[in-house]
Amino acid sequence: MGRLRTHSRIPVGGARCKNLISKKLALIRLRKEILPQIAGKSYIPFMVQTVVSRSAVGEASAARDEYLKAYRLMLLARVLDDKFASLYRMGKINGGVFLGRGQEAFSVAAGVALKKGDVYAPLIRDAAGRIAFGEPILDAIRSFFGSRLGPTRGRDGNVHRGRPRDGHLPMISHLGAMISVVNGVLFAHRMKGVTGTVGIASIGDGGTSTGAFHEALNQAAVEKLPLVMMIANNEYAYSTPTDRQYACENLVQRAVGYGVRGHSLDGTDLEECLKVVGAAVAAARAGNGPQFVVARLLRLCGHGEHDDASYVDSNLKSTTTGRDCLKVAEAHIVEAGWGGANDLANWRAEAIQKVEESVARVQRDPTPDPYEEDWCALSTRRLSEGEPASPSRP
Ligand SMILES: Cc1ncc(C[n+]2csc(CCOP(=O)(O)OP(=O)(O)O)c2C)c(N)n1
Ligand SMILES: [Mg+2]
Repeated sequence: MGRLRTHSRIPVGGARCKNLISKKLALIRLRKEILPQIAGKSYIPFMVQTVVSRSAVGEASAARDEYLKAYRLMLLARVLDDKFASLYRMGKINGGVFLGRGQEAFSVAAGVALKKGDVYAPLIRDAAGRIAFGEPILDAIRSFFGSRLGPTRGRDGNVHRGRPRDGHLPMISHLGAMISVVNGVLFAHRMKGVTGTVGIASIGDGGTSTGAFHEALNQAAVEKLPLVMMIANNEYAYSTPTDRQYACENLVQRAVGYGVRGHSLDGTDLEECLKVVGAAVAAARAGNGPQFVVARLLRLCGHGEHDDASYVDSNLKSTTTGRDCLKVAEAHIVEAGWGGANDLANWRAEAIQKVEESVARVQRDPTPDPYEEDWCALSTRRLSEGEPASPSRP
């Protein structure tokens, strides 16, 4: 341990003492003469104001940085989705293509709020959330192209991929089924004594009508699991409008019935998404049990790219719910003075370059070789834990 320094050890007189005296005199002059002149006020309020505004400036710049980071992640997801749509139309993708256009702000907020060690069960419209939680875009591209180097080694064509080790649960298509899987992981954390983790399960308005959804949410509520249930109410389940889906006024009312906290938000407003989803995740992390977050938004595409969505009520498109969250975010950035037209164009160009380079790279990937692969429909530890590909072993 170091020795404590006492006043008696400070030399009296000499250069050090003169220095201290002149510093003190300078400070007195600063307080009494200079600061009042600058501020036009007495020095005390001026000093107080400086401290407060410094922390306010810090908070504002942290909020700006988070917003811009989230915007660029949702932009990357949109550019990637647009690329998949065009590849699908060119006949270069076998199987379905499902996009998240219009849902990026809500989705990205999930990925931004999660931390290492958390768990995320995304759905088909969650490209933005996946990227924000750390999934490389190569995983998505390799899945769509059926690459042997992809997360499922070419066994799945689109969205059923994941990285379980990193908390990205591979989704299965059965609506509502992934919520109990998230509960299971959260139970496992509890039993292992892992604390402070959160699980997000994503679902659509249609998925909230399944038995699996009700059972899992009830279980999470009774067990006070740190589950955040994110519901993207995009007005349709395939072609079924919400008035044929539920009879309550707003889906958030269901939270009361489960005894969980409900949050409702405008899913086209990135700022609100970051704030409300961030608060819900923080509440679950702090031990306040499951949180139920419902976003109002519109699916700005078909159910899949095979669907022209001609059944969507065109009046909806001119409402707040029908806004494009990406355009709303861009207007906000310009209005707040965080970037101009040039910045927006540069960020888009960077996203396009990243997507184009990644697609070109995957197009050179090896495809599964039916003469070498030992095809196996069952998951193995090697597959689920993402060990390096070996074509000859299942
Ligand atoms: C249990 C179950 N029933 C039906 C389906 C078929 N299905 C797949 S997506 C979908 C519509 C989902 O609508 P919603 O939950 O609102 O999500 P959105 O597609 O609007 O994002 C349906 C009915 C399914 N996958 N699982
Ligand atoms: Mg829906």
